[in-house]
Amino acid sequence: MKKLILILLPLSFLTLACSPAQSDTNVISTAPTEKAQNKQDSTATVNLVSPDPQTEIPMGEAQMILEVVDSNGEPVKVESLDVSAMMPMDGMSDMMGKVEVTPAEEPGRFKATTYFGMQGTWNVVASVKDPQYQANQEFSFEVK
Ligand SMILES: [Cu+2]
Repeated sequence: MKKLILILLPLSFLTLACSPAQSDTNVISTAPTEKAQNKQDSTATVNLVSPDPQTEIPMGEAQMILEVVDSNGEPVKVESLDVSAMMPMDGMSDMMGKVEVTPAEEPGRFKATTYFGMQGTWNVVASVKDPQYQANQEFSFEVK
């Protein structure tokens, strides 16, 4: 029985490693993506409404207001916004901050609450998750 498991385990790793490389599935999966990109107004931008990144951001809890706008600068209501906060650390893996995102009252706006637990540069990345709009924006904050 033990021998059987030892043989099966490496085999299953092999199948996992091989499956993404299959060319047939790649061809099929690119077709819908091309169609989606042909839709008009698919590119959006995420703007930071507050806080002003030039001002001093104190260590601790921080609230950001982010706004998604289309190519004409008009706010767009998107399905959701993914926000991550991380601090690159020398000789260590990045420090991640937990971010809680909630839709704000105004269309296209989101409230993102995080905790800057250390002084220094924090990078915040906001990604739009929506079937029509795509946007990925990075902001950096100097936390004092
Ligand atoms: Cu740190």
